[in-house]
Amino acid sequence: MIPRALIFDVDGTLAETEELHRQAFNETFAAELLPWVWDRAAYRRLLDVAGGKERIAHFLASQPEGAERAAGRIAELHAAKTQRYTALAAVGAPLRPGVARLIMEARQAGVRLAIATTTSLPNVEALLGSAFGPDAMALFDIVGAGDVVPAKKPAPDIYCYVLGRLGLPAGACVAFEDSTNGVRAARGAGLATVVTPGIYTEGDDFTGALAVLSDLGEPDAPYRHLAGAGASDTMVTLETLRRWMTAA
Ligand code: XBP
Ligand code: MG
Repeated sequence: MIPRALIFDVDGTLAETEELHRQAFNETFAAELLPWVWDRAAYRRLLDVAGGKERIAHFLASQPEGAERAAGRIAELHAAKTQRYTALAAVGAPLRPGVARLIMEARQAGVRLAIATTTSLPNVEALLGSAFGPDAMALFDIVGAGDVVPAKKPAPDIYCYVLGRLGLPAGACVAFEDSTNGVRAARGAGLATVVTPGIYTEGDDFTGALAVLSDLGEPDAPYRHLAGAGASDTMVTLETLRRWMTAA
């Protein structure tokens, strides 16, 4: 049976957006005259903490001289960062290979679509709007984003929330993720999970993934198979997902 719903993570999965997030964080710190710059190496470590507010709080805890200056301003800093990020994302972050193709195939086949992300809802709207136009959000039956659940990834909360709103069992759906936190969250909700590692998550631990692939593949640009199902396929389609889930 083909999946009844595809549930997509956003950052790193739909598009390589974390460099835009990092730019928005750094521009906000600079505008607020805070002496912090998150370089790529630091940001890769900070991405272990899902959620921008939680990430700032985690960083502050390691900056004794800065903690008291900004601790009470995390929500304000994050709101300013989100404003900067949405402007960057609205200009456009290209969707990763195969994402638009699979979303359109699902729509045409009547397979439901959902989003399960740690990022803030305005960020999702800006990214999807730039990718699919003004009616982008209508493509998705359910959008679970940010603070809509108490615990962020790797907790399964956001995936449980989306499954509950879809009214579907986990076994009838597939999740698409890019990170260890994401795989753990999706697997914690009982979902088969296809992983396409991003620039910040290559080589991370994807234990429990149904398949680990360089991307979702295009007819003229096959994916590179990294682990799990799909070694003899070239792109993710509803048919390959049906076969992989049946064989799992
Ligand atoms: C990735 C995250 C988010 C973004 C930043 O979300 O962990 O925190 O890095 O966005 P996902 P916010 O991979 O689940 O899409 O600052 O809005 O949290
Ligand atoms: Mg992600």
